[in-house]
Amino acid sequence: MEKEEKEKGKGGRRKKMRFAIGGSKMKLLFITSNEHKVREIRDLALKMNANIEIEHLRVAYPEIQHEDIEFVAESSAKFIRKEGLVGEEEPFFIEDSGLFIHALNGFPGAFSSYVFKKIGNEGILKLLRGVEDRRALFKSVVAFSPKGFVVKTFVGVVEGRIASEIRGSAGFGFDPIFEFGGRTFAEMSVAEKNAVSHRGRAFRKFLNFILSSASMREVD
Ligand code: ITT
Repeated sequence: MEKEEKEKGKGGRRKKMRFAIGGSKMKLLFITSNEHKVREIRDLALKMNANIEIEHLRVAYPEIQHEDIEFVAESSAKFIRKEGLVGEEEPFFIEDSGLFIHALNGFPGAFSSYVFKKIGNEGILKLLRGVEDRRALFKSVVAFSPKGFVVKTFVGVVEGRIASEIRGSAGFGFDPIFEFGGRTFAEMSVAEKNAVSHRGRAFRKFLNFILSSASMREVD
């Protein structure tokens, strides 16, 4: 598999050849500081039989503070390019996610990472003590940059509720308090969580895009 190559078309016009499929695995670079995300995404790629290898790269970059996680993800991807943290022609993706709690007007949302570090699951349960409306959703945005400053985003959402207590020991972050279908994400295996989760939904869209680009082969 070649990441990208240029080839001369019949009329001498240069055509871009993207993601030409060969026998070997396609490598996709995933930039994140979160090992759990890598584990989930590797499992997803494997389950989709996509012949894609997820290469993990840990590079530090500042995350802008903004309510819209799609905007955050896109800006971060552009920043990574601008600073030359990956090669100019090297395709990569990042993923930004957040927990949005209905009764708290969508808090912590884009600030989930900070809030989790500050108050954890116990803090969220305290904020919701006595609150009947437990509706919440997780949102995930995959931002893929094939090259240069081009960025394409893929969004996944899962609606659930905040449990009344911490349950389960798998997963990470808010998994032990996020309930879907009667179980928390921390009571599910990686595969069970991926089947319904925000990240699973966003990543399947992303992989389908990659695979269809590969099968089309020629892109103008
Ligand atoms: P990056 O380096 O990829 O940014 P991160 O952990 O900082 O890793 P985010 O900025 O996307 O990730 O922060 C999202 C936070 O929301 C994350 O730290 C968790 O606390 C929480 N979160 C996101 N997805 C989750 C999931 O699937 N299960 C539980 N908590 C999740």
